[in-house]
Amino acid sequence: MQWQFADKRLEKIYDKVEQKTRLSKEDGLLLFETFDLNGVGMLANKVRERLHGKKAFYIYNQHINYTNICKNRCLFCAYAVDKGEASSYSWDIKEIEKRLMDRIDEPINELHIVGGLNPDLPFSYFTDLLKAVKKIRPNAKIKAFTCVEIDYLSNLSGLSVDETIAALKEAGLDMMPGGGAEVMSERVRKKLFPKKMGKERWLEIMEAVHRAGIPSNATILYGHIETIEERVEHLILLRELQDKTYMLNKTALSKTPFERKGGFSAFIPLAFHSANTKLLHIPSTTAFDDLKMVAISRLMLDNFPHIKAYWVMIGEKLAQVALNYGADDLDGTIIEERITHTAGAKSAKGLTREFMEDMIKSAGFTPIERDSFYGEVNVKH
Ligand code: V47
Ligand code: SF4
Repeated sequence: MQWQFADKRLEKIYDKVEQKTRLSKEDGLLLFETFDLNGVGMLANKVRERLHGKKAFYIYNQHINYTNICKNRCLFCAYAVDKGEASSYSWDIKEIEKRLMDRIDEPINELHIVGGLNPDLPFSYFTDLLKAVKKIRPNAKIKAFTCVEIDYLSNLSGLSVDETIAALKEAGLDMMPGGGAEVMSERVRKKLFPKKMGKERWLEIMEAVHRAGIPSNATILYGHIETIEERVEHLILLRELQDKTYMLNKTALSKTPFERKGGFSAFIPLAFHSANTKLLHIPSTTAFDDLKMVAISRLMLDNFPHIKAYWVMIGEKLAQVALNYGADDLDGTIIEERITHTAGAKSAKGLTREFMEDMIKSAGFTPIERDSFYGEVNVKH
Protein backbone atom coordinates (compact mmCIF):
# COMPACT_ATOMS: atom_id res chain seq x y z
CA MET A 1 0.00 0.00 0.00
CA GLN A 2 1.27 3.44 -0.86
CA TRP A 3 2.28 5.80 1.94
CA GLN A 4 -0.36 8.39 2.84
CA PHE A 5 1.39 11.73 2.41
CA ALA A 6 0.23 14.61 4.58
CA ASP A 7 1.22 16.81 1.62
CA LYS A 8 -0.28 15.25 -1.51
CA ARG A 9 2.17 17.16 -3.71
CA LEU A 10 4.80 14.61 -2.65
CA GLU A 11 2.99 11.82 -4.51
CA LYS A 12 4.58 12.83 -7.81
CA ILE A 13 8.02 12.67 -6.17
CA TYR A 14 7.15 9.22 -4.83
CA ASP A 15 6.50 8.10 -8.42
CA LYS A 16 9.83 9.50 -9.56
CA VAL A 17 11.69 7.81 -6.70
CA GLU A 18 9.95 4.52 -7.53
CA GLN A 19 10.96 4.82 -11.17
CA LYS A 20 14.49 6.03 -10.29
CA THR A 21 13.87 9.23 -12.24
CA ARG A 22 16.13 12.19 -11.49
CA LEU A 23 14.50 14.94 -9.42
CA SER A 24 14.34 18.44 -10.91
CA LYS A 25 15.12 21.81 -9.36
CA GLU A 26 11.35 22.32 -8.86
CA ASP A 27 11.14 18.99 -7.04
CA GLY A 28 13.99 20.11 -4.79
CA LEU A 29 12.22 23.38 -4.00
CA LEU A 30 8.99 21.55 -3.21
CA LEU A 31 10.84 19.19 -0.84
CA PHE A 32 12.22 22.18 1.06
CA GLU A 33 8.89 24.04 1.07
CA THR A 34 6.71 21.23 2.39
CA PHE A 35 6.08 20.73 6.12
CA ASP A 36 5.61 16.99 5.52
CA LEU A 37 8.94 16.04 7.08
CA ASN A 38 7.99 12.39 7.55
CA GLY A 39 6.91 12.14 3.92
CA VAL A 40 10.27 13.54 2.76
CA GLY A 41 12.08 11.23 5.18
CA MET A 42 10.21 8.18 3.94
CA LEU A 43 11.20 8.99 0.35
CA ALA A 44 14.85 9.46 1.34
CA ASN A 45 14.81 6.25 3.37
CA LYS A 46 13.56 4.38 0.33
CA VAL A 47 16.64 5.48 -1.63
CA ARG A 48 18.92 4.85 1.33
CA GLU A 49 17.64 1.30 1.80
CA ARG A 50 17.92 0.59 -1.91
CA LEU A 51 21.60 1.53 -1.78
CA HIS A 52 22.69 0.24 1.61
CA GLY A 53 19.94 -1.86 3.15
CA LYS A 54 20.27 -1.67 6.93
CA LYS A 55 24.02 -0.93 6.91
CA ALA A 56 25.16 2.20 8.74
CA PHE A 57 28.82 3.14 8.43
CA TYR A 58 31.33 4.83 10.70
CA ILE A 59 35.10 5.19 10.77
CA TYR A 60 37.75 5.21 13.49
CA ASN A 61 39.52 8.47 12.71
CA GLN A 62 41.67 11.28 14.06
CA HIS A 63 41.45 14.95 13.12
CA ILE A 64 44.55 17.08 12.80
CA ASN A 65 43.92 20.83 12.41
CA TYR A 66 47.52 21.92 11.88
CA THR A 67 47.01 25.69 12.21
CA ASN A 68 44.20 28.10 13.03
CA ILE A 69 45.94 31.08 11.44
CA CYS A 70 44.05 31.97 8.28
CA LYS A 71 44.25 34.95 6.02
CA ASN A 72 40.71 34.49 4.64
CA ARG A 73 38.75 35.18 7.83
CA CYS A 74 35.35 34.02 6.54
CA LEU A 75 32.57 35.62 8.59
CA PHE A 76 31.03 32.27 9.57
CA CYS A 77 34.28 30.79 10.89
CA ALA A 78 34.99 30.80 14.62
CA TYR A 79 38.09 28.69 14.25
CA ALA A 80 40.39 31.03 12.32
CA VAL A 81 42.42 33.81 13.97
CA ASP A 82 45.12 36.27 12.87
CA LYS A 83 48.81 35.63 13.44
CA GLY A 84 49.84 37.04 16.83
CA GLU A 85 46.44 36.57 18.49
CA ALA A 86 46.69 34.85 21.86
CA SER A 87 44.86 31.71 20.73
CA SER A 88 46.77 31.32 17.45
CA TYR A 89 48.80 28.16 16.88
CA SER A 90 50.69 26.41 14.13
CA TRP A 91 52.02 22.93 14.72
CA ASP A 92 55.38 21.96 13.33
CA ILE A 93 55.95 18.44 12.01
CA LYS A 94 57.37 17.30 15.38
CA GLU A 95 54.20 18.40 17.18
CA ILE A 96 52.06 16.52 14.67
CA GLU A 97 54.23 13.42 15.06
CA LYS A 98 53.76 13.66 18.81
CA ARG A 99 49.97 13.87 18.45
CA LEU A 100 50.00 10.80 16.22
CA MET A 101 52.24 8.90 18.63
CA ASP A 102 49.99 9.83 21.58
CA ARG A 103 47.30 7.65 19.97
CA ILE A 104 49.45 5.05 18.25
CA ASP A 105 47.83 2.17 20.16
CA GLU A 106 44.39 2.98 18.76
CA PRO A 107 43.14 1.32 15.56
CA ILE A 108 42.89 4.59 13.63
CA ASN A 109 42.02 4.12 9.97
CA GLU A 110 41.91 7.66 8.69
CA LEU A 111 43.64 10.96 9.41
CA HIS A 112 41.49 13.96 8.54
CA ILE A 113 43.90 16.89 8.08
CA VAL A 114 42.82 20.47 7.34
CA GLY A 115 43.88 23.92 8.50
CA GLY A 116 43.82 27.64 7.81
CA LEU A 117 45.81 29.48 5.15
CA ASN A 118 48.90 30.44 7.12
CA PRO A 119 51.38 32.47 4.99
CA ASP A 120 54.29 31.36 7.20
CA LEU A 121 54.09 27.73 6.06
CA PRO A 122 56.10 26.84 2.93
CA PHE A 123 54.91 24.27 0.36
CA SER A 124 57.50 21.78 1.66
CA TYR A 125 55.66 21.79 5.03
CA PHE A 126 52.65 20.14 3.39
CA THR A 127 54.56 17.39 1.60
CA ASP A 128 56.68 16.81 4.74
CA LEU A 129 53.50 16.61 6.80
CA LEU A 130 51.97 13.95 4.53
CA LYS A 131 55.20 11.93 4.48
CA ALA A 132 55.55 12.10 8.27
CA VAL A 133 51.98 10.91 8.79
CA LYS A 134 52.44 8.04 6.32
CA LYS A 135 55.61 6.98 8.07
CA ILE A 136 53.94 6.76 11.47
CA ARG A 137 50.60 5.41 10.20
CA PRO A 138 51.43 3.47 6.99
CA ASN A 139 48.12 1.59 6.99
CA ALA A 140 45.81 4.53 7.59
CA LYS A 141 44.49 6.68 4.75
CA ILE A 142 45.14 10.41 4.66
CA LYS A 143 42.11 12.55 3.86
CA ALA A 144 43.50 16.05 3.70
CA PHE A 145 43.09 19.62 2.41
CA THR A 146 40.06 21.27 0.83
CA CYS A 147 40.04 22.87 -2.64
CA VAL A 148 40.73 26.17 -0.86
CA GLU A 149 44.02 24.80 0.43
CA ILE A 150 44.87 23.24 -2.97
CA ASP A 151 44.32 26.59 -4.69
CA TYR A 152 46.44 28.32 -2.06
CA LEU A 153 49.22 25.74 -2.35
CA SER A 154 49.24 26.02 -6.12
CA ASN A 155 49.73 29.79 -5.86
CA LEU A 156 52.32 29.36 -3.12
CA SER A 157 54.41 26.80 -4.99
CA GLY A 158 54.02 28.22 -8.48
CA LEU A 159 52.93 24.75 -9.62
CA SER A 160 49.78 24.23 -11.69
CA VAL A 161 46.76 22.76 -9.92
CA ASP A 162 47.45 19.39 -11.59
CA GLU A 163 51.11 19.48 -10.52
CA THR A 164 50.17 20.48 -6.97
CA ILE A 165 47.75 17.57 -6.68
CA ALA A 166 50.36 15.19 -8.16
CA ALA A 167 52.99 16.36 -5.64
CA LEU A 168 50.60 15.89 -2.72
CA LYS A 169 49.52 12.48 -4.01
CA GLU A 170 53.14 11.45 -4.34
CA ALA A 171 53.72 12.52 -0.70
CA GLY A 172 50.81 10.40 0.57
CA LEU A 173 47.48 12.14 -0.05
CA ASP A 174 44.79 9.47 -0.50
CA MET A 175 41.55 11.42 -0.42
CA MET A 176 40.14 14.91 0.09
CA PRO A 177 37.44 16.03 2.51
CA GLY A 178 34.49 18.16 1.44
CA GLY A 179 34.47 21.73 2.61
CA GLY A 180 35.41 25.03 1.10
CA ALA A 181 32.50 25.41 -1.33
CA GLU A 182 30.19 26.42 1.56
CA VAL A 183 27.13 27.22 -0.54
CA MET A 184 27.82 27.87 -4.19
CA SER A 185 26.22 31.28 -4.57
CA GLU A 186 28.04 34.45 -5.56
CA ARG A 187 25.57 36.47 -3.48
CA VAL A 188 26.42 34.52 -0.31
CA ARG A 189 30.14 34.45 -1.09
CA LYS A 190 30.32 38.25 -1.36
CA LYS A 191 28.63 38.61 2.03
CA LEU A 192 30.15 35.78 4.06
CA PHE A 193 33.42 34.66 2.50
CA PRO A 194 34.58 37.34 0.06
CA LYS A 195 38.25 36.32 0.19
CA LYS A 196 37.55 32.70 -0.60
CA MET A 197 37.35 31.26 -4.11
CA GLY A 198 34.07 31.26 -6.03
CA LYS A 199 32.14 28.25 -7.25
CA GLU A 200 33.80 28.10 -10.71
CA ARG A 201 37.26 27.68 -9.19
CA TRP A 202 36.07 25.20 -6.55
CA LEU A 203 34.42 23.04 -9.21
CA GLU A 204 37.46 23.32 -11.51
CA ILE A 205 39.83 22.15 -8.74
CA MET A 206 37.52 19.36 -7.63
CA GLU A 207 37.32 18.13 -11.21
CA ALA A 208 41.14 18.12 -11.42
CA VAL A 209 41.31 16.19 -8.13
CA HIS A 210 38.92 13.54 -9.42
CA ARG A 211 40.74 13.41 -12.75
CA ALA A 212 43.91 12.61 -10.80
CA GLY A 213 42.11 9.58 -9.33
CA ILE A 214 41.72 11.09 -5.86
CA PRO A 215 38.20 10.68 -4.47
CA SER A 216 36.67 13.36 -2.29
CA ASN A 217 33.62 14.31 -0.30
CA ALA A 218 31.44 17.38 -0.70
CA THR A 219 29.59 19.54 1.84
CA ILE A 220 27.09 22.36 2.14
CA LEU A 221 27.20 24.92 4.94
CA TYR A 222 23.53 25.69 5.61
CA GLY A 223 21.44 27.59 8.10
CA HIS A 224 22.87 31.13 7.69
CA ILE A 225 21.74 33.57 4.98
CA GLU A 226 21.31 31.15 2.08
CA THR A 227 17.93 30.70 0.38
CA ILE A 228 16.23 27.39 -0.35
CA GLU A 229 16.88 27.99 -4.04
CA GLU A 230 20.61 28.43 -3.38
CA ARG A 231 20.67 25.14 -1.47
CA VAL A 232 19.00 23.31 -4.37
CA GLU A 233 21.31 24.92 -6.93
CA HIS A 234 24.33 23.84 -4.83
CA LEU A 235 23.14 20.23 -4.82
CA ILE A 236 22.54 20.30 -8.57
CA LEU A 237 26.02 21.69 -9.29
CA LEU A 238 27.55 18.85 -7.29
CA ARG A 239 25.36 16.29 -9.04
CA GLU A 240 26.46 17.63 -12.43
CA LEU A 241 30.14 17.44 -11.51
CA GLN A 242 29.63 13.91 -10.27
CA ASP A 243 28.13 12.96 -13.65
CA LYS A 244 31.08 14.59 -15.38
CA THR A 245 33.82 12.88 -13.37
CA TYR A 246 32.10 9.55 -13.87
CA MET A 247 32.60 10.01 -17.58
CA LEU A 248 36.24 10.96 -17.01
CA ASN A 249 37.06 8.16 -14.60
CA LYS A 250 34.93 5.30 -15.77
CA THR A 251 37.67 2.79 -15.07
CA ALA A 252 39.73 4.42 -12.34
CA LEU A 253 36.99 5.17 -9.85
CA SER A 254 34.27 2.63 -10.42
CA LYS A 255 36.16 -0.36 -8.99
CA THR A 256 35.13 0.33 -5.40
CA PRO A 257 32.83 -1.63 -3.11
CA PHE A 258 29.83 0.43 -4.08
CA GLU A 259 30.78 1.03 -7.70
CA ARG A 260 31.36 4.70 -7.01
CA LYS A 261 29.91 6.61 -9.91
CA GLY A 262 32.25 9.58 -9.92
CA GLY A 263 34.89 11.25 -7.80
CA PHE A 264 32.55 12.14 -4.94
CA SER A 265 32.14 9.56 -2.22
CA ALA A 266 29.98 11.15 0.49
CA PHE A 267 27.98 14.32 0.92
CA ILE A 268 27.91 16.00 4.33
CA PRO A 269 25.45 18.75 5.24
CA LEU A 270 27.11 21.08 7.78
CA ALA A 271 24.72 22.99 10.06
CA PHE A 272 25.94 26.50 10.77
CA HIS A 273 26.97 27.28 14.39
CA SER A 274 27.22 30.98 15.17
CA ALA A 275 28.99 31.19 18.57
CA ASN A 276 32.23 33.20 18.43
CA THR A 277 31.52 34.30 14.83
CA LYS A 278 30.50 37.66 13.38
CA LEU A 279 27.07 36.14 12.69
CA LEU A 280 26.06 35.66 16.31
CA HIS A 281 22.54 36.96 15.60
CA ILE A 282 21.73 33.94 13.40
CA PRO A 283 19.80 31.29 15.38
CA SER A 284 20.80 27.61 15.32
CA THR A 285 19.23 25.35 12.76
CA THR A 286 16.23 23.34 14.00
CA ALA A 287 15.97 19.55 14.12
CA PHE A 288 13.30 19.85 11.41
CA ASP A 289 15.70 21.70 9.12
CA ASP A 290 18.62 19.35 9.87
CA LEU A 291 16.60 16.22 9.06
CA LYS A 292 15.17 17.78 5.92
CA MET A 293 18.63 18.78 4.73
CA VAL A 294 19.86 15.20 5.13
CA ALA A 295 16.80 13.73 3.43
CA ILE A 296 16.75 16.16 0.51
CA SER A 297 20.49 15.64 -0.05
CA ARG A 298 19.81 11.89 -0.34
CA LEU A 299 17.00 12.50 -2.82
CA MET A 300 18.69 15.10 -5.03
CA LEU A 301 22.18 13.55 -5.05
CA ASP A 302 21.12 10.35 -6.79
CA ASN A 303 24.69 9.73 -8.00
CA PHE A 304 26.37 10.11 -4.58
CA PRO A 305 26.90 6.76 -2.85
CA HIS A 306 26.84 8.09 0.73
CA ILE A 307 25.18 10.77 2.85
CA LYS A 308 26.75 11.52 6.22
CA ALA A 309 24.89 12.71 9.28
CA TYR A 310 27.82 14.50 10.93
CA TRP A 311 27.11 14.06 14.63
CA VAL A 312 29.61 16.78 15.57
CA MET A 313 27.34 19.35 13.91
CA ILE A 314 23.84 18.10 14.69
CA GLY A 315 24.52 16.16 17.89
CA GLU A 316 24.66 12.42 18.49
CA LYS A 317 20.92 12.03 19.10
CA LEU A 318 19.70 13.69 15.92
CA ALA A 319 22.40 11.98 13.84
CA GLN A 320 20.98 8.67 15.04
CA VAL A 321 17.48 9.69 13.91
CA ALA A 322 18.90 10.88 10.58
CA LEU A 323 19.75 7.24 9.76
CA ASN A 324 16.02 6.90 9.03
CA TYR A 325 15.99 10.08 6.93
CA GLY A 326 18.50 9.15 4.23
CA ALA A 327 21.85 9.09 6.04
CA ASP A 328 23.94 5.90 5.92
CA ASP A 329 27.10 7.16 7.63
CA LEU A 330 27.78 8.82 10.99
CA ASP A 331 31.37 9.90 10.15
CA GLY A 332 33.91 9.07 12.80
CA THR A 333 34.80 8.51 16.40
CA ILE A 334 36.95 11.73 16.32
CA ILE A 335 38.49 12.71 19.62
CA GLU A 336 39.53 16.27 19.03
CA GLU A 337 37.41 18.40 16.71
CA ARG A 338 38.15 22.12 16.73
CA ILE A 339 36.28 23.85 13.89
CA THR A 340 32.70 23.31 15.09
CA HIS A 341 33.41 23.18 18.80
CA THR A 342 35.02 26.63 18.62
CA ALA A 343 31.74 27.77 17.04
CA GLY A 344 29.74 26.46 20.01
CA ALA A 345 28.82 22.87 19.07
CA LYS A 346 27.36 21.10 22.12
CA SER A 347 28.11 17.60 20.84
CA ALA A 348 30.67 15.38 22.58
CA LYS A 349 34.36 15.84 21.76
CA GLY A 350 34.62 12.21 20.72
CA LEU A 351 32.69 8.95 20.72
CA THR A 352 33.94 5.47 21.51
CA ARG A 353 33.50 2.68 19.02
CA GLU A 354 31.10 0.95 21.45
CA PHE A 355 28.94 4.08 21.75
CA MET A 356 28.85 4.45 17.98
CA GLU A 357 27.85 0.81 17.50
CA ASP A 358 25.18 0.92 20.25
CA MET A 359 23.72 4.09 18.76
CA ILE A 360 23.45 2.43 15.34
CA LYS A 361 22.07 -0.86 16.67
CA SER A 362 19.44 0.78 18.84
CA ALA A 363 18.12 2.59 15.76
CA GLY A 364 17.64 -0.79 14.04
CA PHE A 365 20.70 -0.67 11.76
CA THR A 366 23.80 -2.82 11.39
CA PRO A 367 27.01 -0.98 12.32
CA ILE A 368 29.78 -1.29 9.76
CA GLU A 369 33.19 0.04 10.64
CA ARG A 370 34.69 1.22 7.36
CA ASP A 371 37.90 2.57 5.88
CA SER A 372 38.15 5.77 3.84
CA PHE A 373 36.93 4.01 0.69
CA TYR A 374 34.01 2.28 2.42
CA GLY A 375 35.78 -1.06 2.60
CA GLU A 376 34.58 -2.94 5.70
CA VAL A 377 37.10 -3.36 8.54
CA ASN A 378 37.04 -5.35 11.75
CA VAL A 379 34.21 -7.46 10.42
CA LYS A 380 33.04 -9.91 13.11
CA HIS A 381 31.25 -12.89 11.58
O1 V47 B 1 34.37 24.35 4.91
C1 V47 B 1 33.34 26.49 9.33
C2 V47 B 1 32.56 24.49 7.99
C3 V47 B 1 34.02 23.08 6.98
C4 V47 B 1 31.66 26.68 10.69
O2 V47 B 1 34.75 15.39 4.14
C5 V47 B 1 31.45 25.55 9.91
O3 V47 B 1 34.42 13.86 5.63
C6 V47 B 1 29.47 25.14 10.96
O4 V47 B 1 34.46 20.19 5.50
N1 V47 B 1 29.59 26.25 11.75
C7 V47 B 1 35.17 22.17 7.23
N2 V47 B 1 30.37 24.79 10.03
C8 V47 B 1 34.67 20.82 7.76
C9 V47 B 1 34.43 19.84 6.66
C10 V47 B 1 34.18 18.41 6.99
C11 V47 B 1 33.77 18.05 8.24
C12 V47 B 1 33.56 16.69 8.52
C13 V47 B 1 33.77 15.71 7.57
C14 V47 B 1 34.19 16.11 6.32
C15 V47 B 1 34.48 15.06 5.30
C16 V47 B 1 34.40 17.46 6.00
O5 V47 B 1 33.48 23.45 8.25
C17 V47 B 1 34.24 24.41 6.29
C18 V47 B 1 32.97 25.13 6.66
O6 V47 B 1 31.95 24.84 5.74
N3 V47 B 1 32.49 25.47 9.07
N4 V47 B 1 32.84 27.23 10.34
C19 V47 B 1 30.67 27.02 11.66
N5 V47 B 1 30.80 28.11 12.42
FE1 SF4 C 1 40.00 30.12 6.82
FE2 SF4 C 1 38.55 27.96 6.21
FE3 SF4 C 1 37.92 29.41 8.40
FE4 SF4 C 1 37.48 30.43 5.95
S1 SF4 C 1 36.47 28.58 6.85
S2 SF4 C 1 38.47 31.49 7.68
S3 SF4 C 1 39.22 29.59 4.78
S4 SF4 C 1 39.82 28.26 8.09
